[in-house]
Amino acid sequence: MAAPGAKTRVQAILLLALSLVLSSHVVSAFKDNEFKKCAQTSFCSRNRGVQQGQNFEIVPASLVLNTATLTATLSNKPASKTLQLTLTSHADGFVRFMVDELPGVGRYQVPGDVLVSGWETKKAAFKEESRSANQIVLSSGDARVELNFQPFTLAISVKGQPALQINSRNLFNFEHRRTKQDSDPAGYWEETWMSHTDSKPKGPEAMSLDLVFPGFQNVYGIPERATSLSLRPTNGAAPYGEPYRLYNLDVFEYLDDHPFGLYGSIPVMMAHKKGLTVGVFWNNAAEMFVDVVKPGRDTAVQWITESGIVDLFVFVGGSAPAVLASYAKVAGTTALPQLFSLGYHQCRWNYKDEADVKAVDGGFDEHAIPYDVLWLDIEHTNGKRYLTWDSSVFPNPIPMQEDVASRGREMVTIVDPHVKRDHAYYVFSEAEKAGHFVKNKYNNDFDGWCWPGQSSYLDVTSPAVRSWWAEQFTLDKYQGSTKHLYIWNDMNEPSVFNGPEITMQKDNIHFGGVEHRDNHNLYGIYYHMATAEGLKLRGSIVNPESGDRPFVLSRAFFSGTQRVGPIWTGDNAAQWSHLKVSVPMLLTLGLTGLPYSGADVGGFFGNPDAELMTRWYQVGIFYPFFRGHAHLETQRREPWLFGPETTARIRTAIRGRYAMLPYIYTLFRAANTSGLPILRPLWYEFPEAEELFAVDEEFMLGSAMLVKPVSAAGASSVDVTLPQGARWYDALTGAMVPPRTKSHRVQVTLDGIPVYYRGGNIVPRRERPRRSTAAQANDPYTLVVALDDKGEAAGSLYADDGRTFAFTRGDYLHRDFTFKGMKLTSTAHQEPGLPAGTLTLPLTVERVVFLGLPPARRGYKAVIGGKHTVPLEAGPLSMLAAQAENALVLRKPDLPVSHDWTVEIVAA
Ligand code: NBV
Repeated sequence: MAAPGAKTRVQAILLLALSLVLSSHVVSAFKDNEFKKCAQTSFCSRNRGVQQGQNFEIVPASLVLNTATLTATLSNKPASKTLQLTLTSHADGFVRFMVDELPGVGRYQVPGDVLVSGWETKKAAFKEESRSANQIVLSSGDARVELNFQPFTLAISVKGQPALQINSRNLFNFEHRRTKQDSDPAGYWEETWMSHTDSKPKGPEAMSLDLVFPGFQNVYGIPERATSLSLRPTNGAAPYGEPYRLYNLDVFEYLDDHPFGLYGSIPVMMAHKKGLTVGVFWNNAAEMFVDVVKPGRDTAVQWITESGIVDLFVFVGGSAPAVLASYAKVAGTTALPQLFSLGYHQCRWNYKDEADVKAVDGGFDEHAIPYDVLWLDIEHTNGKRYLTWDSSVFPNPIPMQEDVASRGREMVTIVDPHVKRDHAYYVFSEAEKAGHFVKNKYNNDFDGWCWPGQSSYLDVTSPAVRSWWAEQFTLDKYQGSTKHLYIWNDMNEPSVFNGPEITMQKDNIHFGGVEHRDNHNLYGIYYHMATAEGLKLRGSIVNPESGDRPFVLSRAFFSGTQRVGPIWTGDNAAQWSHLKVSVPMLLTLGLTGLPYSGADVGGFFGNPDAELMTRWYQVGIFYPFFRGHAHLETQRREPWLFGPETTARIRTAIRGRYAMLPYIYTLFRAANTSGLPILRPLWYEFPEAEELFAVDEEFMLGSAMLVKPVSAAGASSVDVTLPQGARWYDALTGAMVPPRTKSHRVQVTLDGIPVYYRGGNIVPRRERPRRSTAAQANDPYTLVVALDDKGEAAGSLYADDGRTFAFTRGDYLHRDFTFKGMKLTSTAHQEPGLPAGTLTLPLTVERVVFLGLPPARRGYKAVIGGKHTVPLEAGPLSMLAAQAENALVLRKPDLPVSHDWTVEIVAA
């Protein structure tokens, strides 16, 4: 290692060099012209809007139907070439449509480990309904598939309603692999963008899918971008004249309303109309462009990708939960997170040194604000050599982590995928020796520029590299780490400062000779996976019996990331518009199977004022992943730095989050077992209410709570839409809101945002203010019973050790609560296919709060277990914010949370 003086000099030179490279970024906002448009991209421009003149036909004689699989030859007439079409019906509610060249051609297919294993085998037979010279009609369950031969089109209906048409606009295209010809147009074999030339050794190999959702006005999905929930047409005014793009990129200072693709990609789209929801997933990891237009009453989509194959899953379950459940069978469900990771996270680029860590940690206790995790950004390392510490500022990382952990909290360090090319750095030298890096087109280790200067990138698409990487996280390998340290993966798009569009060259080479072009959108998930495997491995050593659930935050993602860990929406800004767009961004992630996500509270770039900060925390407490974060050059903004009134408001908000954790954790369990989202658009819960289909300024947390963010400065009132057909109770006062057909104008102060309980739900809470989730572990529960028009309600509570994998063996508690016929009962929750919960917790329900009980002349009393009686008293809905006394409260019934019981409410 160099002497300290030399080290500082080297660092200074590097920093200077880096700032020159980055200067174009640092001084200015999002640069549209630094990223490619469709017209500047050969594969997109040669396909966008191009009708193929009915080139594609099914060869009738080639058709073979074998139980659940239909195969046929698809001929591309003018090219005199053929393709293989396969249609499979699966038992888990989907039909799979594949088109590929003949097997020997060897086009890239997304590897099986990106998805879950075993789903392919669960098929459901097709029934042949009819066959003619030009058509075959098949059915399977509620789905009916009509394959027309000349020209090739395919139509799918669900429960008798048209759901999807393929190639009805004649935009389907498939570029066959070819040999180079002199007459080939420019862009086929080589393409130049700014100073970069892509050698394109395989030539053109794009595909275009032509999808029409007949009678659907709204489509959702294809994250990640900062835009509305219901996808706007891409034939509109700038910037909506461009197709949506799916290409994981590090977009500096992204705009709050733009079709441009950001750090992660999920090629999943959902279409919804009254009576029907349909979903599609194109399992392809290359760059994609997606045009959305709305001719007449339909939504039409042209979806173009650069390489790979057509592998389209059509989810035919009919409703949004069914579509998500089917998608989860293929891509997996959300890993059950550690409970601490659902608390509040405090991050900043950077907490400077150990004293800073101590002061921030202490600040939370001093101001009685709960939090669970303190984060360290890139400056904690020795010169951006990840898995090392800058010993001048973090000389004693282990005692530092142990000190934080002694108060029941955890820490996170950042670990990025670029590895500093320095032979004195063990990660680099080991990886180089073992040949673990991505190669450039000349088959040398790729050398790109990132935070540490010259860097190479681990080829995490290789299973061997992933297991080597996982081993780096054991406590003996990662010096200075403890079992209380978890990980943050940033820059894993991958971000390469001197690469085309700040990423890697498409002609770089991965494991198995795969071009980066083919698997670009998988780099992030593989890196995330390998890191999470590392924490799992560490956990299995620390706790051989039950392990430790990994916590790794990632910026890049793909389908399947939900099985690995949470993501956040990257570098947003301290602006009201960014607060606002965080909601549709997170709702979209929920609708595409990745609900564990959040946006930087406060906004990453810039300095939020007290009001923006307050409003952001008030919404942020509902984000599934809840973290405050800020750029290096921003002013300090820990929650107590905006004056006592703001501190009090932020304290109230964060305590509110902790009170909701039993409910939130229960929602996570549902996400874990069934793929259900945590944050939900209103239409998801009210699928027949057309006026809600495009609403994205409000959202539901699970099915029980509705939230209206305040996302404008100086607001003294907001308009709230409360869906009809449900009863709504103000979650602060407990007052029932009179039904209304129009939106409600609601007065707001800085003290809170409008939040409502939906009648018909029972919501578990923990209301004692504590310093962290660990400190809540022995606290009793409160149940909020919000009645519907029939005087009924239902809900559940899931709890386990919050940390290990013991829950997979049945070491959990899951109760169902129902209120019906004036009786509140607790019974064990049974879920088909899961071990019964066997955990007994010595905890009680200490309070039951009823909302909406009809007035009774002499009031009510509760008969507990058929024996002793306790009167119900008028009281506040919550002990945290004792406002009006609109609730009827059962105090200290001391109901054992692990057992069956009944409480009967009778007139006093
Ligand atoms: O590691 C520094 C930052 C990080 O704080 C942020 O959250 C990431 O999204 N990182 C990006 C790199 C630099 C951004 C300008």
